[in-house]
Amino acid sequence: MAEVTPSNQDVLELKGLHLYHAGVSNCSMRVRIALEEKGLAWTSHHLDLFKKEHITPEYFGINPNGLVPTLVHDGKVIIESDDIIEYLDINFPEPALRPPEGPERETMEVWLRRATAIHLKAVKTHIYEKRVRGQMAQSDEQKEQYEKLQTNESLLEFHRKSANDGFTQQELDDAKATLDQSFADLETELGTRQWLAGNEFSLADIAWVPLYFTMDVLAGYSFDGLDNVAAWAKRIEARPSYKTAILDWWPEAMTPLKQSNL
Ligand SMILES: N[C@@H](CCC(=O)N[C@@H](CS)C(=O)NCC(=O)O)C(=O)O
Repeated sequence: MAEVTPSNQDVLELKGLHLYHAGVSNCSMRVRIALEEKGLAWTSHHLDLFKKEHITPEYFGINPNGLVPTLVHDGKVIIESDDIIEYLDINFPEPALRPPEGPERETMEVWLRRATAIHLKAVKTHIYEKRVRGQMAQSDEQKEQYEKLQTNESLLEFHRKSANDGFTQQELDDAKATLDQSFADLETELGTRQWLAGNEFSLADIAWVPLYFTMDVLAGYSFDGLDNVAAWAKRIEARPSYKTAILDWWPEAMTPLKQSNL
């Protein structure tokens, strides 16, 4: 569980559930979906990633990586989207979003961790190359501020590449290959059952739907031929949380690279 001790002591006073998040962020979507599925009341602290509202000493004092999402629950600070949604299911067990202990729980864990394990090298690299580098590049002033606040070497390297020369062709090819393999595996898995971990919607589906959505709408990724994935996405679309956790927070200015298949 990624619980951190914040240097920004203000958050210790917060009561209830507070989420620091961004509309456009796939990692934030996971947490909003889990909150909505459980019908939990939460307070929004929205950070506009385009305006770099997350690159401040105040926010780095809450999340030491300067990333969204961050959940604050009665002063306890949890980071990392997979850990946050698991934390929510442990602390607010109804309705359950994890299968009981057993093979389905293990399958759920594998898909949950895999979604976040591919984030930086595949998901973020692909999206930044396709969409963000042009629209969301850091200004010189923001770059300077980022270099002062960020201590995570992988993130520093990622943002230097994104802001300067870009990713190498090898890095881009590797990112695309990881995504292709992941969605091909998703297609196979969904050929045998309705939801990723079995017959019930779970944290595994919550971890992957934001990747489907942002790859489709933001990066123009082609899901042609992935019929089981498309049918699963339709089932997701029918859930009220799809609207309240994804569509309602999607920035109007963020026009799709191509129309969503959903
Ligand atoms: N492993 C983290 C990744 C979080 C992450 O990279 N968040 C992105 C949005 S999806 C972000 O904050 N980007 C802003 C930046 O890199 O400066 C998680 O799963 O929560």
